[in-house]
Amino acid sequence: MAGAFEGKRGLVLGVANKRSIAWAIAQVLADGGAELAFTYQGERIEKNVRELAESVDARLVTECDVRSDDDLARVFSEVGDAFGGGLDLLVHSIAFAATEDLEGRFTDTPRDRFWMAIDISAYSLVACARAAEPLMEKAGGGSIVTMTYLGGERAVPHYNVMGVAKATLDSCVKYLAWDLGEKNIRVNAVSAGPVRTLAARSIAGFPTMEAIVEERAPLRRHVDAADVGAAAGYLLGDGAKNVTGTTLYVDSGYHAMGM
Ligand code: 0WD
Repeated sequence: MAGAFEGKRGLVLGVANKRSIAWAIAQVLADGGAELAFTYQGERIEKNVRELAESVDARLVTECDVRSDDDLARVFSEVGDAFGGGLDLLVHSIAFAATEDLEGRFTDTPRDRFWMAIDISAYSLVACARAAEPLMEKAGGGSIVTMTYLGGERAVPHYNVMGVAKATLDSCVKYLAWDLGEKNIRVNAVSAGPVRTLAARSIAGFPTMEAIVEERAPLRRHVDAADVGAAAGYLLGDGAKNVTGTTLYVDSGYHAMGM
């Protein structure tokens, strides 16, 4: 992909460590020549993210908790300053649900943790898209990619409230695509099969999910973060200039199966 993102400016949210899907996407963008900005959530992972960002000569590394409107306003103002007022690419690779809600029954999810999962995992895309809109408009358009999972369309044991959050996210992708399309801003999702990351470890049935994909997906193998990075690179790139409001599955074909 050398040169595919030359002159493009991208903001990446959701790198926690080198195994993060967001990092695989960032590498594709950096390899293609994009200038990047990164956010991290909390001091716990700041060092990781700064080191990774440094390895791709990032323009900006800044803290962002997507639950905070103040953080989001500050981050997008810093991004505007770092990139001369424009932004071409936005990677949203963030999700969170309480560990206890990824173990027991979905039926038992309490109200506060239900809304928290939706706030962090779905509403944050809306808030980011709104803040990115003026910067992308100034750039003549833009491309936004988020990360989803089949558990938002079908009931996947243990995925629980995160599935409900992904269903919300999937719908947000379509409504944002409609609103922002007239400004040449595209909004798409990649639906990944199970990838071994920090977030995946908190899902109680994760090893089972992986084993089932290997047994029943048409390609009979699991996917890795680099596969997801390549698909996101396509959606973020000019080759997808007439693709918006859609979901690209990187799951060895698992979503096509009924059994
Ligand atoms: O199998 C998988 N790993 C799949 C992941 C399959 C299909 C989809 N996805 C999705 C996830 O649901 C998520 O939306 O991909 C996205 C990225 O997930 P990941 O790369 O698997 O996970 P990870 O490396 O943990 O990055 C997610 C990060 C958080 O990491 P931790 O593990 O520390 O919670 O999202 C960030 C945080 O860095 N994050 C937040 N960022 C800002 N504000 C917040 C927050 N409130 N909460 C979590």
